[in-house]
Amino acid sequence: MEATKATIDSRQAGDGLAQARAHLRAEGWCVVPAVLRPEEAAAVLERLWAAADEFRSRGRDTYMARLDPNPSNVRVFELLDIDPVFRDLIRRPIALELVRTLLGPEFLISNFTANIARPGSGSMSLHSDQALVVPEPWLEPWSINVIWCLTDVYFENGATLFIPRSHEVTRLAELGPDPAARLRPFEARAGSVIAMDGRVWHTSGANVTADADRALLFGYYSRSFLRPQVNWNAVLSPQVQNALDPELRELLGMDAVANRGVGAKLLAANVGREASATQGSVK
Ligand SMILES: O=C(O)CCC(=O)C(=O)O
Repeated sequence: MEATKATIDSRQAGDGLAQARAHLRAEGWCVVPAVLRPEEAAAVLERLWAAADEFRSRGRDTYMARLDPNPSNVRVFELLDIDPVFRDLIRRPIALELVRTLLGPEFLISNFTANIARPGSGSMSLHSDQALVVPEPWLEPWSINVIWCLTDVYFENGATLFIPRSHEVTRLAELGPDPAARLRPFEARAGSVIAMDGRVWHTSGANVTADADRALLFGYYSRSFLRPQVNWNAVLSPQVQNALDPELRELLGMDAVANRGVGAKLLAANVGREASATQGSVK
């Protein structure tokens, strides 16, 4: 089915990844299978359940009424603070390569969260992740989600539902009538990564199975001139902050200097200087 057309085998030569990146640019999404072996995906899932316990033990609720219709969706935040396994996944070369494909070289980690859709869970509101952080018009990809599938994901267990080509929607009014009727599932095996342009309109599916959880991690990245969804200085404990290496500190935007990428390019262009130099020589 169409939902698997962009599936490439990451164990094939670079061609597969090139094909996935081309699909991501053109269609707004791609699936890269077998990034994690099944046993690795299962091990990360175990750590995710432990992270959910830790999150609750911090007095936080894994049910967010603002997002989900009932507590069968288990939301876990603060993953990067809770367990180094998530600090490893968020910077995996394959993830960063997919991010660069849409955002170019300058981006930040905006958030890293989990949504486990358990049997009985329902859909949230339709949205695009870019629309949650940037007002319209949405003319370019300024954000992207790299979604780690820790279980098999299919329509019945609540696969994320998306509207094909909705990355071309620049304003809410262009979404058109009855957008929910155009939703299709992202289907993938455990261990796959799904990359989704921040402009793609989507929602969580309903899990109508009797006993099959659907567990996804959402690595969200945005252009470096956008404020990340969370303040990493507030989310990460002093111990975790002190242990960060320079690359991860930079990806989290935690150094003293911020938002200079656009300015550096502009200043290097020497706008106005060339003209005054010419005028000077005329005198
Ligand atoms: O869990 C899903 O399938 C989608 C979640 C989502 O879109 C969100 O939390 O913003």
